[in-house]
Amino acid sequence: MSDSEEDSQDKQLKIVVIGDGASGKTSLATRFAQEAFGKQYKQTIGLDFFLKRITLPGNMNVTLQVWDIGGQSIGGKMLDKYVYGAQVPTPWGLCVEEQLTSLRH
Ligand SMILES: Nc1nc2c(ncn2[C@@H]2O[C@H](COP(=O)(O)OP(=O)(O)O)[C@@H](O)[C@H]2O)c(=O)[nH]1
Ligand SMILES: [Mg+2]
Repeated sequence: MSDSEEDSQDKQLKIVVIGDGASGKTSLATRFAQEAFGKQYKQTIGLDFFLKRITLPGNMNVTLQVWDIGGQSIGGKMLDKYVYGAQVPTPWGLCVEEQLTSLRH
């Protein structure tokens, strides 16, 4: 079986990372998908996109799409379109109250 055939059998999961600017969304996504961490801050304009293939117990392959949304998109018209179809919308800073406050507005 070729790689592309194997890929087509992967279950795809969409994860959307949402939160204020400079709260660490891109760092989290980069660390997760590329196992890298950058100390320099570079604002995400619009959207960044990462893919990571993982194997779950039972040899089930899953391709995770991580959508890293620029902080300025919160409250913007595109947000609902970005979040559409996500299995895992992650309000980044779930445990950080001020981030949740921003998301509520
Ligand atoms: N010390 C520390 N710095 C972090 C952490 N996460 C992100 N940063 C830094 O915070 C800044 C903003 O991070 P970034 O991921 O670009 O934020 P984003 O705007 O939410 O995507 C960058 O300079 C990162 O290096 C963390 O867990 N610890
Ligand atoms: Mg960013």
